Amino acid sequence: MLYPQTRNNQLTNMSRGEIIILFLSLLFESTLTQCENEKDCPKENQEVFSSVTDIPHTLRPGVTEVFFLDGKIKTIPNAAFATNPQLEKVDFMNTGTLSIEAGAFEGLVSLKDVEISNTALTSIPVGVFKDLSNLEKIILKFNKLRSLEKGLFDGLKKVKEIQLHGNEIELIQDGTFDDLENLVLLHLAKNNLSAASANWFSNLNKLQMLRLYENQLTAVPEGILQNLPNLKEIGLHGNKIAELPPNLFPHKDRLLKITLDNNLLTGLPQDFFVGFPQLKTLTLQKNQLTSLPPVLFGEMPKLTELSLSQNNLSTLPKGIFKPLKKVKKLDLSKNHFVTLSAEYFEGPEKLTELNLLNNKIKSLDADVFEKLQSLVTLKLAFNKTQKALPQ
Ligand SMILES: *[C@@H]1O[C@H](CO)[C@@H](O)[C@H](O)[C@H]1NC(C)=O
Ligand SMILES: *[C@@H]1O[C@H](CO)[C@@H](O)[C@H](O)[C@H]1NC(C)=O
Ligand SMILES: CC(=O)N[C@H]1CO[C@H](CO)[C@@H](O)[C@@H]1O
Repeated sequence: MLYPQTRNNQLTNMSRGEIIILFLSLLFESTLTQCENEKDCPKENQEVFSSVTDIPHTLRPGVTEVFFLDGKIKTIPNAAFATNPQLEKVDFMNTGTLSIEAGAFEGLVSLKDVEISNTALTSIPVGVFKDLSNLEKIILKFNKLRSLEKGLFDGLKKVKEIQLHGNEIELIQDGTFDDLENLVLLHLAKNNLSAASANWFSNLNKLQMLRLYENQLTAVPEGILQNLPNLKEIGLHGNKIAELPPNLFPHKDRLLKITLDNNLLTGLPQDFFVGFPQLKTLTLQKNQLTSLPPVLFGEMPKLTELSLSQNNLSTLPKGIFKPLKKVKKLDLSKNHFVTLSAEYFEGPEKLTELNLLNNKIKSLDADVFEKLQSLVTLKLAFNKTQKALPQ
């Protein structure tokens, strides 16, 4: 740290540019360099315990947020915070925790935020969040949780966000989420779910983001999104879904993002993507789509890119992309096309880039891309003709 005297002396010998840089770095030093992480420079109301083995009974006066980092707190025992009912935030990160007793957070009536992440915890007892009626955010990511039992989240009417990704959850009991009437985000990605129940989310009227990606789901039951009129994002990529029910999306008005890539889809229901006025992101690549229904898409004024890459398409219905008036980039690479018809490309008037790399295209009619008035980039190389030639 420079003392004012030294700093003045230095300033006189510096150019204007150097002075500006010095001031900027002094200005940002504390906010950027040292405090990338809130735990690196605790505020007045925060206390950080690194590498401790026990939870202290006495905290600095005025502390409302405690962070435990690293170390070995094997068990979070009953009444661990009984002497500190003022706490609003309690975080355990990478603390080697293996168990939590059901009364661990007893008495924390002001608690808004709780996090236990990066531990080997395999279960969370029902009752651990009991009476924490002011809780707004629960983060339990990257542990080794196996199941979620009904009752765990009971009474938590103010909770807006639950993060449970990166666990090994195989089982979620029906009714587990039923009291969470204000939940906005539910993150269940990167778990071991192989089946989903149609009732899991039936009380989550306020839910906007539902992340189920990178699980082992083989199907999605009809009705699972039935009572979610506010849904903006549904993440289903990286599962093993082979088929989707025709009425999966009863509420389409607010949906911005649907991810279905990296599944085992061989087909899609007729009209499946009709009626999504806000949809900006739709991913379908890396499936096994062998054909598409005659009508699949409706007008999606916000959709500018569509990838059907790495599927098994060898033909397309006439005018399939016609409603996609705003799509600029269309990726059909790594499919099984042997030839193409001009009929496929009727309609997407804004299309500037079409990717057909890595198909099996042998011949094309001269007029095949005639309807694509805005086309600028056409990628066609690496077709099978080249490989077939030597034989
Ligand atoms: C969950 O899945 C991962 C990866 O697929 C696997 O390594 C792990 O053993 C599974 N856990 C359980 C409890 O089955
Ligand atoms: C899709 O094509 C791959 C090879 O590219 C093949 O292994 C797979 O069985 C095909 N799937 C279907 C449903 O045709
Ligand atoms: C139809 C088509 O695009 N054929 C191309 C396949 O690849 C060879 C070699 O790159 C081209 O010469 C063909 O025009």
